[in-house]
This record gives sequence, structure tokens and C-alpha cells, in this order.
Amino acid sequence: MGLTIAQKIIKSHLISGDLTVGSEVALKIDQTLTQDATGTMAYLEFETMGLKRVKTEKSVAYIDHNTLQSGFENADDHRYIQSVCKKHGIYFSRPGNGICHQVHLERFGIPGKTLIGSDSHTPTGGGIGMLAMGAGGLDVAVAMGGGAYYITMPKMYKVNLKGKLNPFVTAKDISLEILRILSVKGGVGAIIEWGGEGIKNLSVPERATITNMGTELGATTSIFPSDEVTKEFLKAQGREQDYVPLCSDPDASYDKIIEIDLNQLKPLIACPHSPDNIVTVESLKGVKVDQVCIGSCTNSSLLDMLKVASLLKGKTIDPTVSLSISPGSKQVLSMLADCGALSDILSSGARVLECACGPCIGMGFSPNSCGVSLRTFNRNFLGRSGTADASVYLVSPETAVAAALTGYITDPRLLGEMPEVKMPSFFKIDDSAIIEPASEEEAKDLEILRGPNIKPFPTSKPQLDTLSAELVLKVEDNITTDHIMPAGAKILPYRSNIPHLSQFCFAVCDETFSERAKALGESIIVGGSNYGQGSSREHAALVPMYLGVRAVITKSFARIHIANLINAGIMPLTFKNPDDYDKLNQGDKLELTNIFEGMDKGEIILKNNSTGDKITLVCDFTQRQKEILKAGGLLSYTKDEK
Ligand code: MIC
Ligand code: SF4
Repeated sequence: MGLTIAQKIIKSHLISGDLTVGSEVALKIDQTLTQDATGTMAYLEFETMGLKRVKTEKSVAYIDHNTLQSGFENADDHRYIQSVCKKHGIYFSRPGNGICHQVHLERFGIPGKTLIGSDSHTPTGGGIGMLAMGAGGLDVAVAMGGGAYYITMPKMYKVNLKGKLNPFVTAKDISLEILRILSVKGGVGAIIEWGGEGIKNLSVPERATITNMGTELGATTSIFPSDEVTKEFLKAQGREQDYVPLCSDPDASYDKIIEIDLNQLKPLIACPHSPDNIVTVESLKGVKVDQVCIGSCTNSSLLDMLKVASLLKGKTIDPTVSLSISPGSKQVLSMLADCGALSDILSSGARVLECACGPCIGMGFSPNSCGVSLRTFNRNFLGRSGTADASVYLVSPETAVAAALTGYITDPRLLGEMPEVKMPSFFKIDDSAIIEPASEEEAKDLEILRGPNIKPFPTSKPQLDTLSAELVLKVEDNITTDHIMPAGAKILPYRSNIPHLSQFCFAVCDETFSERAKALGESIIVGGSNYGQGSSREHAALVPMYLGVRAVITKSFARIHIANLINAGIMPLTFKNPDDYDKLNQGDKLELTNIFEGMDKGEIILKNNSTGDKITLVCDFTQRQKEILKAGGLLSYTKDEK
């Protein structure tokens, strides 16, 4: 039987396992990326492995998240990461050079290669036919050290696009349409391949918008074929030699096939507070808008920015709206400046922010109280913007401009003619903000520079056969890592200081959580389905571990978060019967016995000593995962193995 694109890449990178869906496969990783909010932790972890050089083909560290530098903390982190890179063979993308996913696509991504990144939107690389996946920092550190990356072999979904997008309907609307169809849980356990004749008209940046937002479906990753469009893009980036054609076999089989007719698609909008809360833009006509943000790793390419500039040209934004534009990379910003488009943006009254994540992760530009913010980003989780009572909507750049010009949610098709905007045949190549590592010889004498905010990361205790602990917190479905470990300008500077960070754990849901968990010593969390969706931040596991959380029991987990929990030595367990969720209440005294035998059987019995109920929990851990948990986390396991 034929293979899908992803199966082909997996097969050529298999270290162990086979293509049986649901089984564990170990993959060789060719490239890694980190960003600074997860990077400090990942490099501290890499350092404990005691290796001199990374063993990947290319590893790159980006500084793009924590660029506000409201104190010494971020600058210290940046300096630390830069010194690790120089010494250990990693390329360092300086602050200002752009958002990791945008820059990686432009300068480093190669079709057919594997990439893991300590950021959940690493699948952006699927836009040029990479098998690109988000992972926890520790998994990235292991891959940098030459270790395998373990995933559960995913199902294969195919989305066939037919027809052509109408003016003002965009790749972002395709992303929102698939979220409408599948929901934020619909891609869990699957890789989504995009195909059909409709993809021929989608450029690489448009494809990358789609693979980027595939993360919001919970998918392992998303991927496009590598074809003539890919070749043109790589050629325009001066990297034609990196092109390899890649497509699925004609008889490849898929677990699900979805058809989208591009001709029928309308401008769409995701309403607060979930990316799958989709309606048409026209149905929200007339809603007053306070703020518009254009940028983020979803929509900050040169193509996006040129469209925005051409729509703003000669016009002034509504005086009641604040508009921010963050170009995705130095390449984008510099080319906008060279062709005069930047001046069109500035003349409209927009505020141009630096090439970084910025408002997307609440690093400045938070909306006013009860504000309505339209953003071209990928997430609109509660509180993520930095303003707790703001209403954040996700839209295409075209819809964003329509709101900025009118002051209201407006169907962009009412803006008149869409000016024709083309990608240039050649991009401006200037890699001066990417610093190469030192040679092995030079690296010997280099010192790693650490700041006082960089604290050693916590380690967990080995798992014992019995666990008696209180249910410290019960939460509902679709809890995101932004609930578990919020980000934003006040908290992000402390990503390398787990004790400080721990004060804010779950603060969005329950301000007393941190103190209560600490006081209990050991505790258990209960959640609904899709627990831990969203980011790859391992802090959402490391911080609960630091606070004594030993097990999390849910209806289901998101992929990266479950891996992070196991890596942190926290047992992720699911209800055999999801209705048993109702039999547990905050404050209940819980007991898990014969844990090791249960791990082997795949079921553990939970006794609720407060009610007398006995509940069956499922744990289908692989042998490796059982050993990691017994050792008290991946780092202890790796040390024990040495
Ligand atoms: C996000 O978009 O939520 C982030 C911030 O990029 C995270 C990483 C982090 O929390 O540092 C992600 O997507 O993994
Ligand atoms: Fe940065 Fe936002 Fe993309 Fe995360 S989703 S990498 S915060 S731009």
C-alpha cells in the first residue's frame, strides 16, 4: 500500500517502531529550534546531559518572545542562551531578527527533514513539506543531544482543497474553516495532509499559515507536499539547493478525508475565547472594535504585510481604533521599508512594533478594559492578551484592516477591489542577525554566562507504588496551558525561575491554587477533556511538579502536554468511564494503590476515601514511559540509564 507524505518522512527517520497507528515510534531528528521563553530551560536541561556539541544537522535558538526586557531577567536569559549556542554548536537568531517560525521557514527549513521545536507552532514548517512538531523543552534538549523523539504513531487525515479563493478570502479563513469542521480537539492523534488542486494557488507563506494553525486542532502536525511552489519559494530565498520534491503515493490511505471548496468560503472569525468558535465575519457586522493587531507567526509574512500595506495605502485608520503591525522577520520589515510599503502602513496611523511575538503572548499592547480586539493571531484564550475582561477575535489580515479602517467588525469584501499583490521573485538575504557557533576548538575556553534569575530546575521524586493525596483542583474541559501556567508581560520574565513562577500557577482559574498545593505537599488535579491544549511550555508540567502535584486525572489530554507531564514525573491518567468525572470533588481524599501492577495492566483503581467510590483509571504507558515515571521524570531516567 502507498504512503502519505508524513508516513514517508517517518519511515525514513525511524529509529524504532513501525507505522502502526497508536504504537510508539522513535524518530531521528534533523533540526531543532527553541525560542527564549522555553529555551533557557531547554538549554539548562541540555547542559545537564554533559555533551560538548549538538548532534543534529542544524539547531537554532531564536529570541522572539521575551523581548520586552522590563528588567534584567530577559536580557540575562538572552545572554545565557547566546553563550550556550556559541559553545555547543547552535545558531543564534538575535532579538529583532524575527519570530522563530517565520525565520526558520525563510532561512533553514528543508522539505523532507524532521524538525522539533520547543514551541507548539513548529508545524509551520509543514508549509514547505517538513515533518515539524512542537515538543517540550526537555524533548528538544534530548534531540539536540542526538536522542530520538518519541511520538505515538498518528492517524492520517487528508484535506482536499478544490477551486480557488475569492478576493478577500484567505489562507487564514481556510484555517478557521477547518477549525469549524474539526474543533480544537478534532486533530488530536492525527497528522493533517493538505492536497487537492486548490493548493496549487497557495504560496508557501499561505500554506504556512494553515500548518501553523493546525496546532489549534490538537494535531501532531500538518503538512503540504513539496512541489513547484515550494521550489519557487526556496529559490527566492536563495536556497534552491534545499529543494526536494515530496508527495503522497496515489494509493496512500487516510483515516479521514475532508473536502473544502475554496470558491464557497467566506471571511470567517473566531469568537472569544476559543479558536474553534467560528462564525462568518458578516454575521458580526457592526460590533465596535477598540484594537486591531496584525502579525504573529500565523500572519506576518511579507505577502501578508504587502496586502495590509496596499489596503491601508492612502487611508487613515478610524480614530477610535489602535492598530499594531508586527512584521514576522527582519527580512519582511526590511523589504517593506525598501519598497515603500512601510511608509503606507505608518501614514495610516498604525503603530509598528518590533519583529517579535509581542501582543500575541501578552507582551505589551494589551487591550483596554472590556476591549474588543481583532487579531490575526492563532489563539484567543481567556486572559492571554493581558486584559482579563477583553474579547479577542481571530481574523485574517484583510478582515483586520477592514476593522481598523471602519472601527467596526466589517466584511473585508466591502472594501472594494483587492489590489493585486505578488510575492517577489527574490527575497532580500541578510543573515547578519544569525550568529554562527564557535568551532569546537574555540568553544573549549568559552564560558557560559548566567544571571541571578536563572534558578536550577526542580526535580521530582520517584513514583512509589501507592499515592494518597488530596484532590487540590477540579477543572473543566479544554483547559489550556495558558490557564495552567499563564504567560504575559508580568510573568514571562520568570520562565527560568520556577519557584517565582509557581505563585501564578492556575491563577486564571483559582488564585489560591498555588498556596493550597504547596501546603498539601502532594496532590492530584482532575480535569475534563483535551486537558493541556495550546502551547508546548513544559512549565505547565514543571511548575505543578514543583508544587507537589503527583497525578493528573482527566477525560483526555493534549499531545504535547501529556508528554511534558510524563517527562516531569507526573502521572497522566484518564477515566475509563468519563462520567466518573462527576464522582470527584475538590478536597476529596484520594488513594491510588498497586500503581506498578496497574501500569502493567493498563488500569489503576482510584479509591475516593471521602465518598467510598472506586473508579477505574486508564494508563496505557509504554515500557519507556513507565520507567520514566518510576524514576521521577525524564532527567532522572536519563541519568539512571547512563
Ligand atoms: C504560545 O503561543 O502560547 C507560545 C508562547 O509560543 C508557547 C510557548 C511558550 O509558552 O513559551 C507555545 O506555543 O508553545
Ligand atoms: Fe509567538 Fe504567538 Fe507564535 Fe506563540 S503563537 S510563537 S507567542 S507569535
